[in-house]
Amino acid sequence: MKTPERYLITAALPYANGPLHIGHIAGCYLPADTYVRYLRLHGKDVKFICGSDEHGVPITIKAKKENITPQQVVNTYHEIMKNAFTDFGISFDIYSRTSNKIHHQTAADFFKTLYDKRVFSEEFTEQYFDEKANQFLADRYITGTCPKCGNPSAYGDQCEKCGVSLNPTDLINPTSVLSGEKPILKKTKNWFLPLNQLQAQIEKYIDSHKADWKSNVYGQCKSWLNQGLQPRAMTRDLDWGVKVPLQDAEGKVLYVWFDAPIGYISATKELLPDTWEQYWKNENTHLIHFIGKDNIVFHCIIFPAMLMAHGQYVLPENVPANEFLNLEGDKISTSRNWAVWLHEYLNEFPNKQDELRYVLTSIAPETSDSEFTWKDYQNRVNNEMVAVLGNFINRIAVLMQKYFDGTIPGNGEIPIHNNSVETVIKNTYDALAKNIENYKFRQGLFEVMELARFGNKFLTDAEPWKTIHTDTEKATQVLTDCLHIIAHLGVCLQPFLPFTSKKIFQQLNLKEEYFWKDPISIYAGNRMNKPDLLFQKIEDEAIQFQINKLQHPISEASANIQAQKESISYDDFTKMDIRVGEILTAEKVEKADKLLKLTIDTGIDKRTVVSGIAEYYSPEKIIGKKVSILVNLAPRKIKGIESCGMILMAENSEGKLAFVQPEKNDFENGSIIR
Ligand code: B3M
Ligand code: ZN
Repeated sequence: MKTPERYLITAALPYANGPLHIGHIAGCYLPADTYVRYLRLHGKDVKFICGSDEHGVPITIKAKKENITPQQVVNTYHEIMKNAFTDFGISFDIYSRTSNKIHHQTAADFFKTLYDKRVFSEEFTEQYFDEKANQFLADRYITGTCPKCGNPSAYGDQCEKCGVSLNPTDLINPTSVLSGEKPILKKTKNWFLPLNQLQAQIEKYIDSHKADWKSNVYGQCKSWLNQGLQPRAMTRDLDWGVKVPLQDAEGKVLYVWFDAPIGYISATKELLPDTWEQYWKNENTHLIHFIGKDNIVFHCIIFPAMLMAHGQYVLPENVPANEFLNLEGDKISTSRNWAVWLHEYLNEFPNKQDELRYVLTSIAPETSDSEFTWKDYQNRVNNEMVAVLGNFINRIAVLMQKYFDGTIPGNGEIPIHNNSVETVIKNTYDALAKNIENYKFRQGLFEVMELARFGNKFLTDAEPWKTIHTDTEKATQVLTDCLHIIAHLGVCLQPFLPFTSKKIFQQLNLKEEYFWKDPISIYAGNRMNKPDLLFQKIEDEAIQFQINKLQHPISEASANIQAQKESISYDDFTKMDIRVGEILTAEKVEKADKLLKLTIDTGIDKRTVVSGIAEYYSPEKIIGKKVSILVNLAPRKIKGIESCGMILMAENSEGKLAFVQPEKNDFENGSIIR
């Protein structure tokens, strides 16, 4: 029996070591979301899967730099990314994370299956080892002089000055980033995926997609294959990641590119605990990975090789990777802060998700790198969204109010009267389908805008405002034909501009979502809602502000500021009883460099609080100081002393501490802080 068709659509799991920028969005998440919304519009069974990639060396490096744990790093960015995706209307069915238990379990099981099938080869290699830190060094943990250009701070995997790819042993004068010492070479065992042995099988798979994969993707795969695939280590000597589930693998984790794509599987499991296998292990699944071009080899060669070696799983049917988006004439760069951050955009341009969706789809780097400029953003919003789409819809809304008080005239269901209107609507659907199904979202959106352009011209040519009193029937037909166009614009825009699509239907007083080619009935007597502009012009000042911001990036210190935490309710906040207090006594705590034992007059009582401020304040200097104290914190034993409350401190990005005090000195102890 043929099982029903299913779509499993994934978008690359972004690394949780920094926020999302428009390059990520244009390259991967927006096309994926558009495609998924298009499938849903067709009533397809589709699941849209994503989550944070929380492993890998860059996360451990960031944690070291900021003196926090890797888990703290990923917690911060997981929240920021998750919220930004939601606010931007990226409609994942699940946004999971690879530090979840279910993922660790799934990835470890997958590895164990391959191990038990004797897929891996065990190999000993010589790796740099830091004797002082007592650990093996990932490539990024080693710096030295570039053998090609002499740059003294090249990394073990690459010189960022001349761009050459390196092995750690290529570096002259290698130094450990951890201790500053010269590392030694030490033997270590790791498990390798013998891609060389799988070459023929992979070649066959790639060749079978010559016709349906994008040429940039197919081309990159072929060039890898032509160079001959090499075995690749699937485990690493590192302490952050999924532990290798073997006895003799102490201190080793799965290679991040082994566990990350399994994240798609574990997230599906989390979403559909009972039916996930129907999506992953059934040939009627269309598995499609949306990614950026730097991830092609992992999704088209390594992950399929893993799936083949495992057996049972379906293989990716398509991997429609995009190229890169540049920004104002330069590559987007996180370290140089040359980026438009999604969460900042959403703050600075409230309710303008669709404006960015529109522009990023219009300039998407589908076949080659493309470029975002703020001026172009402004032009496209003002000259296309406002002047074409918004204007057409508004003109009709205003005319309908003016002549009919917003109520559709006539009797019963109102058909389309003009044949060309009928034809253009039908052609729009056809062109849209053809383009989206071939991952040509730019052209797809353009076709929808052509329908709006047609509507404007149709209205201008017919001039119903001239004939409304002389040939009322004809003029009315033009207006109701335009209502049909608007309703179909609403449907066709659903995948691209979901917020706008909703507003269009609200304005027409229709239900808010339709399926593809659903008949949309326009009935006499239906009262439209008052016209409301769909889009506003973007002013020069707003654009100039963004350009200035790019050219004067915020300082490194403020770049280290931690992200806002999850929101809490007012009730959560009022649970905290914070008072003004005064330090009566202070002394060092024995065998604890950071702690002071304080007696605080809280106005309510005099009590003991242990506080971690000894590195910044000496006891004698703080007697008599006013402080803020959380008085209803449950007592805790710290170094054997019962501490009843907590002194509030401000901590800057360098970890320095300062008391939080009322600005006026005469506030009595016990005053409430809220
Ligand atoms: N985290 C790389 C990236 O964000 C990587 C993708 C994983 S997809 C399984 O570009
Ligand atoms: Zn170099």
